[in-house]
Amino acid sequence: MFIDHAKIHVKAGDGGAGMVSFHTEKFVTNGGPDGGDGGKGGDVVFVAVGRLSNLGAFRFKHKFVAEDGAKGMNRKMYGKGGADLEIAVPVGTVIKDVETDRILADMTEDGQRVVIAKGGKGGLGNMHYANAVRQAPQFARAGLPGEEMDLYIELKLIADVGLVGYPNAGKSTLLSVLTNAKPKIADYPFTTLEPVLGVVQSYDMSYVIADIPGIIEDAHEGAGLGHDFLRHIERTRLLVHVVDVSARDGRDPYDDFVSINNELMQFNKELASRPQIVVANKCDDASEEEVEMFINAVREDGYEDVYVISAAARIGLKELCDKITEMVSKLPPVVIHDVADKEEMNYKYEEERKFDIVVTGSVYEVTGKWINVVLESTNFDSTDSMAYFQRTLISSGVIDALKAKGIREGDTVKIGELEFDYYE
Ligand SMILES: Nc1nc2c(ncn2[C@@H]2O[C@H](COP(=O)(O)OP(=O)(O)OP(=O)(O)O)[C@@H](O)[C@H]2O)c(=O)[nH]1
Ligand SMILES: [Mg+2]
Repeated sequence: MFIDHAKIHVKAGDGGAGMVSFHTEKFVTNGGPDGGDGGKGGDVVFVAVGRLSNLGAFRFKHKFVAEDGAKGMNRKMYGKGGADLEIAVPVGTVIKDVETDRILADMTEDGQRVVIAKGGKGGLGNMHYANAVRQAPQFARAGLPGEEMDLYIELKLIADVGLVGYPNAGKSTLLSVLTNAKPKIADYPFTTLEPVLGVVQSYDMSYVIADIPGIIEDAHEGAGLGHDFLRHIERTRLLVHVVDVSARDGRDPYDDFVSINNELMQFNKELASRPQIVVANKCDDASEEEVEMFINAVREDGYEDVYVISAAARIGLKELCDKITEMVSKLPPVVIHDVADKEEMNYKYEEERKFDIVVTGSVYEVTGKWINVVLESTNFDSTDSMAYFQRTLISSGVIDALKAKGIREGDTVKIGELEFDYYE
């Protein structure tokens, strides 16, 4: 089974907690704080691997979790960082964040690596918190959580030319005579069950042609095999539309041509207006009048580039191949999706210090991802840590916003699991 899309969940490792510890040694009393920092959580990294051809690895495995960072230790020792988790995907895989619908990465090159979920930083140990006033800090920070998200991953093959056409029109035969590929060819529809790529060497140029399973009418509604595969020609610069002009099984070649174009249009309007070369195949098995009628009909529709060939008998191939080569060399490059540079993107939970306040009677509930992070790194058993938490609520504007909403002394503030009474 050819799997070309999947929904998965990834989670980077959490940062390890900082350590609370004091230096102890024989004959030394009151040693200073020496609790070390927690280690960073491992990242979730996607890697494009050229030899992979589909997303079958994600058929049964949907959850991917990188290792957490270890806790800090005494004697100022850092906790060990969690190992990164590498996820191998085929070249052409597009990775989307389900929540925001944003494309996070387009894995277009063999060996490309992209960090998709960042591991949380380790918490600082208490060695950082000593100062002249506070000589024995009783708190350390918890580590920050690793980024976590649902991803939609989709393979969109990277090819310069896409072969489209009715089942059994001769697409695979054409691929086999133009390129190095050896696809299965047989005298029945739906022989090709998954996309096949072939490379053309023409003069000093080389480019890739994709053969996809034949599309049929209503394929865009999921009626045929084709629907699922149109995504693989979305990136191509040029379509080569193969039509069986022999009309052996009683169909009309021009009707076939029109219905395939309708399929393209339904799937993606832009795809229907992609440059298209029309190939009248199986001319060895058709009368001159049949071929003539077909050519006239498509020319009337505005398709100028029509090539009469026989892929099986190798007639007309050189002219066709030269034309494809010429057009590929002139057309703009294959579409690579624009992605936000993840390296420049902040750690997800710090991205925005946004929050919402919902008032129900005298209860003011504050929500926001960023606040959860602060909450998680606060140690509520420590007065110092609590004081820091309160300062953060002030500096981020939460307190002002509560006042603006009309909060009064004695009202309840709710943040995550935490509830406290409000006093000025
Ligand atoms: N007479 C004749 N037969 C051809 C020609 N090209 C292909 N065929 C035959 O047509 C049949 C279908 O060819 P394929 O290349 O498998 O067709 P396809 O479009 O890839 O078909 P699907 O993968 O099933 O959609 C095979 O029996 C081929 O031998 C041709 O130029 N002339
Ligand atoms: Mg085929």
